[in-house]
Amino acid sequence: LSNFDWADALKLETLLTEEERAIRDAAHAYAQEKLQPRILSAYREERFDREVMNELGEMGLLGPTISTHGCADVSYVAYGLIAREIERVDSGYRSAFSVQSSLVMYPIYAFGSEAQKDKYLPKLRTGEWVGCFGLTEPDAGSDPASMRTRAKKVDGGYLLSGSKTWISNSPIADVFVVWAKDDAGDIRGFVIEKGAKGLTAPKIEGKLSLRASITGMIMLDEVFVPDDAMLNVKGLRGPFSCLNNARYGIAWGVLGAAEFCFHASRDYTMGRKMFGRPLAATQLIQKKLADMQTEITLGLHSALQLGRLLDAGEAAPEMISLLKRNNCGKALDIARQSRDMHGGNGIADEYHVMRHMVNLETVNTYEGAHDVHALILGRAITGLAAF
Ligand code: TGC
Ligand code: FAD
Repeated sequence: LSNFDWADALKLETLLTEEERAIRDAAHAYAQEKLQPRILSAYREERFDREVMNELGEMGLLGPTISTHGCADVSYVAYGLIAREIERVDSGYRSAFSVQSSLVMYPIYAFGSEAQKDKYLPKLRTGEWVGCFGLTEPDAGSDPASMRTRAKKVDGGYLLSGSKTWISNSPIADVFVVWAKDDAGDIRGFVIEKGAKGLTAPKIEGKLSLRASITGMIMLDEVFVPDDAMLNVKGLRGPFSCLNNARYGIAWGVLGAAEFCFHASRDYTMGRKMFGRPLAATQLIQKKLADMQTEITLGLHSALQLGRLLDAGEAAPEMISLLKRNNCGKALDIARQSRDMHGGNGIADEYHVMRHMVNLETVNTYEGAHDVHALILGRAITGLAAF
């Protein structure tokens, strides 16, 4: 029994390298010291603090798997551990980290020209510039192949027209990675800069989830971009390659939120007495704690295996779908249980668990909705597409 750590039931710690543990510890300290103290007011005021990007940059946490342009060049496992520590505080901050790293820096790194990399990566790495990723449209969410945004060839470049919605960071973005169909109907990616004529990015107000992340639209009214703004990739493979990385990070990240809720439930029910004894001394509460511990442990070890496969170049997108889907769903269940175990206090923001719960509703939907990942797996199991 003494060899059993309730918070690390299958000894994840022993499977990490020294470097991974050091990165995790640094991310943990930053998140607890700098992000945790501001989340309550940021959430209440529906506010994203822009300087969070600069702080993440200073810590070397942006685009961490990239090996050039001063980026940290760490393992996918380390990337996942960073996401877990940030999301332990709030899914919205992890969103800022994911979008910048996986959805903006990664496509420029993987599909950009040398000139694009030299121009954008250094400033995105430090957080001097913020990026956003525009794939989803008002009438094309789960089915991005049906997008309407067009890139019309003109002399020396393209004219982009259309609208994107639910875009993390768009209202504050300096750099926009936007996906559009060319004259041949192929999906192409473009890097557009703030201030381009015809480009606007209005904020979406009134979110009841992910309130510490800023979300907006991208409106494109015949925005001219030169030929060299186009990324060197064709088809849905372009945006999906970015999504693979971001979804993988989410598979780790949501477990950070789940761990917060698990630990908070344990602390709360150990201290709270009802019917003359701690709530934690009741069978129903202990069963809930055991379920939380079990799902978090299984999820973390699966995420670690996936990270190792990614690092070895042996991962497939379906593996990512499996864990993005399952870990989001399990984290959401855990947050709901935790909210319930906190009784009336559970609805107060000072206890944080309801904030995690409503955030996870977004995380369960974006980057491929829970059921859409089931359909990706269903297709792989049966060979039949049921979308
Ligand atoms: P399908 O026929 O399956 O594929 C079309 C082409 O794409 C290739 N492909 C992939 N390549 C790399 N990685 C993947 N994961 C890939 N999945 C597909 C595929 O090989 C094919 O290539 P080619 O050369 O043969 O043309 O496409 P489909 O239209 O049938 O897709 C269906 C489905 C459901 C799988 C897909 O559309 C899907 O995943 N939908 C979900 C949409 C989504 O995830 N949107 C996310 C928007 S971004 C976001 O939410 C950011 S939130 C960030 C934050 O704040 O943290
Ligand atoms: P829909 O596709 O309309 O789906 C609605 C429901 O129908 C879901 O439950 C889904 O599972 C289900 N469904 C869909 N198709 C099927 C089917 N064939 N069979 C059965 N059920 C089905 N997008 C970006 O491009 N960039 C971003 O930075 C970004 N950030 C976001 C931030 C936030 C806060 C939110 C909420 C979303 C963000 N998104 C972003 C958009 C997100 O990726 C989409 O919301 C998501 O892909 C789902 O698309 P949708 O909202 O159009 O839902």
